[in-house]
Amino acid sequence: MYFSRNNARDLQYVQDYEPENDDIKHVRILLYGPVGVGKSSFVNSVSNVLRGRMTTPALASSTTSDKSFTTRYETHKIKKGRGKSKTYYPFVFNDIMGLEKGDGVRPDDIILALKGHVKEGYTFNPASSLSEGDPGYNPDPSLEDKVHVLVCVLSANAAEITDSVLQKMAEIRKLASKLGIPQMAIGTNIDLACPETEKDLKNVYKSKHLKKKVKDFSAAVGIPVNCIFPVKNYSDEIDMNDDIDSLILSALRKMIDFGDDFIDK
Ligand SMILES: Nc1nc2c(ncn2[C@@H]2O[C@H](COP(=O)(O)OP(=O)(O)OP(=O)(O)O)[C@@H](O)[C@H]2O)c(=O)[nH]1
Ligand SMILES: [Mg+2]
Repeated sequence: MYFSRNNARDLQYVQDYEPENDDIKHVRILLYGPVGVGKSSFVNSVSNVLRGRMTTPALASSTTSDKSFTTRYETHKIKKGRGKSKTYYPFVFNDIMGLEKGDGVRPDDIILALKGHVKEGYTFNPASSLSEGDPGYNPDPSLEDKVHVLVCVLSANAAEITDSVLQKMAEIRKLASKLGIPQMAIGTNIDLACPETEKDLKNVYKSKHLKKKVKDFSAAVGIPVNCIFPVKNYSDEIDMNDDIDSLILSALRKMIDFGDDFIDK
């Protein structure tokens, strides 16, 4: 794969997208992964690309810490158009708490979220899972409450993923497969991962180091290499950047296509 920039085409594709299934207003994309890898930042990055300016629908942390900054189950919509013609894009993101050991979100809760049982605004409790009858439990989820694409978020700049996190991920993926939910991954922080991409993001598909990272991710989480998308999130930029946009748009297109395949069934 070579770095080729087709931002205008990709942006148009995303702007024109409408769900195949008329009963569904939006495709629901769930992001999960270790703490601090850039899950919330990815939602913001998508919003930036689509709105053509810096925005922050999902609060990201200002630093990296070993405790998750995001703790509530919230749906992030992205605005489309302005004024009277203002609507939202027909895809939404659920960004959740990190999977770290002890303090992280429980796999059971993510599985409930996949099935649409977690109510908007629910605060994850690392000590016990949500159960039927709890106020945060939605006993009767609609097709729109369910998750249509599951995205594993990993950092290309992190040391190995710990066994406990890998184990949680395996549990989640197994159930998602059972439910037939399409899965893919994004590798964030490629700007910090190796000198080549640090210098120029366009080197992303030339970097041997990143190629190996993607292979390692694939082996660790069981997602095929061609379903793992390297990205750089907007983090400390002041202005928009075409190379960042290009990578974000590629990943986003795949999410939309996967989600659409699922709701079409
Ligand atoms: N350089 C760089 N920084 C990033 C990237 N993605 C995220 N960051 C930074 O990493 C930090 C953590 O990002 P978040 O988006 O809050 O991570 P998260 O996965 O939502 O974390 P929790 O909600 O705490 O689990 C922030 O300071 C971001 O600015 C990236 O691709 N490149
Ligand atoms: Mg977060």
